[in-house]
Amino acid sequence: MGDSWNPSFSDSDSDDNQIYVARDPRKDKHFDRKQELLWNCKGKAGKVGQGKQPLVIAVIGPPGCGKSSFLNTIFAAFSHDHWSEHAKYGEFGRRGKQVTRRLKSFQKKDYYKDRDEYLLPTFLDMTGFEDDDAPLNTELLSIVLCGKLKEGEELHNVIEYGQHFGVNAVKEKYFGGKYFGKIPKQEGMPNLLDYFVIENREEYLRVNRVFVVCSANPDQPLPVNLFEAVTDITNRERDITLYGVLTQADKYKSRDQRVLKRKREFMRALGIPKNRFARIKNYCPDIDPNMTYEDTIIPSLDVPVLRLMRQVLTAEPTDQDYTHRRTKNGKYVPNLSKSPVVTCIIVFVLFVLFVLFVLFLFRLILIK
Ligand SMILES: Nc1nc2c(ncn2[C@@H]2O[C@H](COP(=O)(O)OP(=O)(O)O)[C@@H](O)[C@H]2O)c(=O)[nH]1
Ligand SMILES: [Mg+2]
Repeated sequence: MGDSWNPSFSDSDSDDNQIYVARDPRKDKHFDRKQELLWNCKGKAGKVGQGKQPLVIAVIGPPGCGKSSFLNTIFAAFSHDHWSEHAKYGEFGRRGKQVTRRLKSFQKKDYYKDRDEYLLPTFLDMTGFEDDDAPLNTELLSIVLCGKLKEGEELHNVIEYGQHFGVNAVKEKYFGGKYFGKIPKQEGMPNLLDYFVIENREEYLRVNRVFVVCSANPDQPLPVNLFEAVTDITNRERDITLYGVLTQADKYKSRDQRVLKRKREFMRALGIPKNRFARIKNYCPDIDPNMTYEDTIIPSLDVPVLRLMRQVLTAEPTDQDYTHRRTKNGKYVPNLSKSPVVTCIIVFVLFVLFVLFVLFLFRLILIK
């Protein structure tokens, strides 16, 4: 889908001090641009029945950086009527306090009202994966991103297991390998039998893209350990692509040299190019103290988010589709899962035709 937009203002003029909140969003000068980007996004996402799966996008970042608000902003950007609180925001607890690790997933049906067939992504709000490069944290992240957790399986069980038996045991349990160590039965430890499972686990919800979110506040240190853990995983799992998002563009302007420096450092630490980065303003009371957006949308906030989403939804060579599938050792091979059946049917039909033909010949000979 082409990008026919002729800008009379910049998509990234998100540094305007004043956000225009119109009761009727159609009067907003960004409205048409929003519609166009939305259309582009849907086109890239594709429809049910095209052999594709919706993308799975994880959102990670330090507590309070605006992850949940960012998700709500994406959902508002996808919507036509108003902002809603789908992901609970402002729940990050007191600074310095350990936050429990939690995962919350949002499928299209949870955040999108229109009844259309577009394959909008599933999002994963990852809470509490703080700035920690301890090997167990990295392993936990990798388990989540590689989709090794079953639906409803608790993260704290993995942590407890790791604390009891060590990181290698966790690795082997979730990624396969040989673990023959004798494990003493522990009170309150669930699924003990599972601990002897040594084959590679199935993937339940493999993540395709990761949004690393951070505040643009130059006074906050960048969570370099978290970056390292995430980039470690994405360097290994080549089909997971990283994107960087700096929030609070309303407070921290790009004309501030320190903000610009932070942006450069952020992008360098994640090793991402410009097209995989966005500075955004989230829907939040700072933007509109009256929270008019409970009844409307703010296209100027949606546009930068939709531009990023359009990039995110653009298919990559490693995306799982009907032509390729990922093997257990991470390679992509042509997806022949249905072909053997088709091949068998064709061979069978040919065989039957051949037998009929031979019988026919026999009959001819006998008649003669
Ligand atoms: N001014 C401003 N505040 C924001 C922005 N994004 C989030 N916030 C505020 O930051 C606080 C934490 O946001 P939240 O989404 O809960 O962060 P999380 O812990 O990463 O999920 C909330 O009070 C939000 O209103 C933004 O872009 N601009
Ligand atoms: Mg949150």
